[in-house]
Amino acid sequence: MHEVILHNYDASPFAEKVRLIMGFKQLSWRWVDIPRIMPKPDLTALTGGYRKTPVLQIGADVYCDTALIARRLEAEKVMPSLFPEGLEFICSSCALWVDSVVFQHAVALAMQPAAMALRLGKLPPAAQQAFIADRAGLFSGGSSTRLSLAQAQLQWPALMGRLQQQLSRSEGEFLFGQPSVADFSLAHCLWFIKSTPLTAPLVDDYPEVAAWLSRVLGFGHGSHSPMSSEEALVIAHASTPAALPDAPAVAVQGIAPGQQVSVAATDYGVDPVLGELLYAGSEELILRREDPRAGLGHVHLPRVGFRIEAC
Ligand SMILES: N[C@@H](CCC(=O)N[C@@H](CS)C(=O)NCC(=O)O)C(=O)O
Repeated sequence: MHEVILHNYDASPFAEKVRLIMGFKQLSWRWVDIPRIMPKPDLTALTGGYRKTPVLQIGADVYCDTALIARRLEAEKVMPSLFPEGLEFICSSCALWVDSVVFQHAVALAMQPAAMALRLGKLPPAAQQAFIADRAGLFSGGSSTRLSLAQAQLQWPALMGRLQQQLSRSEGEFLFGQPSVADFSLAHCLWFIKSTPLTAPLVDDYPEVAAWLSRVLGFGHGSHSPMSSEEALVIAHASTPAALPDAPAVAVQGIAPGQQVSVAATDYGVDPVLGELLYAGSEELILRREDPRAGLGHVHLPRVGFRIEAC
């Protein structure tokens, strides 16, 4: 059995989503610390170009995007489930909406200039400038534009008011009664907003929301221990990718398995992954690629939010 390895850094909200899922499922895993800004040579040796945080590695299989990572962790340990029976569509659709719309609000609020001054204040000026330049570049070439602070401030009370109302009336302790992937998507956005004293009241002013957030954060992170990025590369190199799903290989967008393709996120962080299309399932695309340091690996990318082109 290969170890579950998460490539991430402490301040990343989407990484916090996955860390909480690890806690919910009581998984034991290894933490590889990655740089917050480009370049990320050890990470991109594994992914083939994808740069966003976090990335999941299991042996020579690499999973990009937390929506797909959640599904892979569900397969790793089925119970407790992130997709409660009969609520699969509602929970995954809510998570998808929260990860884009609510997250855009969280970024605008938690990265407003006064909050950024608190967040980056301890870094030397050159490191602050490098971070700001990196995040500006992250959005180039993608469909996503940044929500303005004014718009986020205008809309935030409506979003929180609806959530507060639902939580105060619904039965059960989580968004859909029992915990689901949607709770972890929403929790990482609110965790980000709570990470500076300036913006924490935007959550704490809603008591039911704050109590729900404490419950979700209470799942913790499971048990983890550090691993170096070099060790993770050695593991990838020494491992054989997992067998492909037991389903017929079908063409996607007219591209047949065996062809060289480029797959990239459509919203932001659109750096493409190049490889041979091996498999297209209803949720994921699997590419085969070789790297001098990572060896032969399979990179798994979701269909939703990604584009594929023949090379
Ligand atoms: N749709 C992606 C979004 C991931 C994302 O936006 N992550 C942020 C950090 S929270 C990121 O990649 N920032 C730039 C970086 O870390 O290089 C997912 O669900 O994994």
